[in-house]
Amino acid sequence: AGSTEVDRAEAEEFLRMFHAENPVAGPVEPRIDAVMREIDATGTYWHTPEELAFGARAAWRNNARCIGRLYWRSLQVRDLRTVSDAAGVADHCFEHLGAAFNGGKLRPMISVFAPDTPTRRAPRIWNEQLIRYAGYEQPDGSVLGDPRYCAFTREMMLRGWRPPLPRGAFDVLPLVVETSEEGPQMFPLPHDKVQEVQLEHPELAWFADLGMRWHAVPVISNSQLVIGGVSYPAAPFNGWYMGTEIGARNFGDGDRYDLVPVVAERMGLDTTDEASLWRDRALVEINRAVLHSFRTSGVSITDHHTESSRFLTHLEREERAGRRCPTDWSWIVPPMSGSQTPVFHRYYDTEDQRPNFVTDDGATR
Ligand code: HEM
Ligand code: NRG
Repeated sequence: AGSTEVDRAEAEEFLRMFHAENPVAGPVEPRIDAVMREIDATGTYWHTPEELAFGARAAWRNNARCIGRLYWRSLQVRDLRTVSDAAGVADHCFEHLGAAFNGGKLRPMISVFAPDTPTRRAPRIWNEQLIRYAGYEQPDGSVLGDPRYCAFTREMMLRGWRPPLPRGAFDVLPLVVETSEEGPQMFPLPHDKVQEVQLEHPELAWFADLGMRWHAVPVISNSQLVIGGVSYPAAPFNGWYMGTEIGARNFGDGDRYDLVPVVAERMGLDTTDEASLWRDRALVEINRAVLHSFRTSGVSITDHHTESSRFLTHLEREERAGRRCPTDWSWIVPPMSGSQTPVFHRYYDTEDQRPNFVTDDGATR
């Protein structure tokens, strides 16, 4: 990364797309000529602010894993391409958290930091999201916190991070920003930027005693934004949560907070008989608690039924606009009650399109 010339065919393809979809930008040929000369001279090129904003929105529109794409035009783009030092990146990430939270009315937003160039490797954010909870392996083999981040947590502690005392199940990990000049640098998140929702259930009063909570804003920070051959490795973005991401996966997965057996027990369900569907019943109540708590806290969230039908609206609009809409069934179908949502019952275009977000850790759900 950061050593080879920008792919000229990819640059040209993007410029043609930008000008075709944005007639006010004028004819494309002069722009292609200028960009090719710029690549001759520097090995890369600098997007206009309009190209950058459109490229980021089109990357969202093209991401086959995202069910929330109906609002792709509304993405707010923060052009921070001149920011390339670790502290500057961290500060702007913290600002992003505040601006995206917006008092609970979440704003879809992306902060685009310096790109990779043939002469300079761009800054990188190590964290998968700006806000993630530590996982601590206990002497008895159990985990306190989010087991998914045990390795990351251990690494942070080796680098000198001191967890709060006493340790808890929701300790926010520090942000790590790496630049080629400075190496990896650690920054604790300012408390006022970490907005969270305490979980309670609309009917089951004991649910609040479980002490569960989750952060309000998911800001994904380990996806590269690729536009017209230019890579922006640090380009954290957010929308808002779909309830099942928290209720079914983060709380439900056996290798995450693993709440299903705990809640089933408190509900008095027969956990000795799978056919009692105790897992399904407990999972539903956890997910009701998530949606209810976000709603009563005034924090934007969506449920998987509403979002599935919005996504089909999006597909129709894209079809009417004459565009393909790459979609990965295995990511789009919600992790509970799949067949109750319309996205389950059909096939999709699957071949990838650019611009896009590229997650390099080979993540699967
Ligand atoms: C993935 C919903 C906004 C880009 C996802 C997933 C959901 C989702 C449910 C699957 C996550 C998983 O299974 O772990 C939403 C909702 C949004 C929203 C409800 C509300 C506006 C955005 C925005 C962007 C975006 C603003 C980028 C500009 C992505 C990408 C992925 C994704 C790149 C795949 C992540 C990966 O590969 O790990 N989204 N999204 N989404 N979304 Fe969205
Ligand atoms: N499942 C992850 C978040 C992945 C992206 N989801 C969104 N994205 N809603 C989790 O933290 O549970 N977004 O940009 O809104």
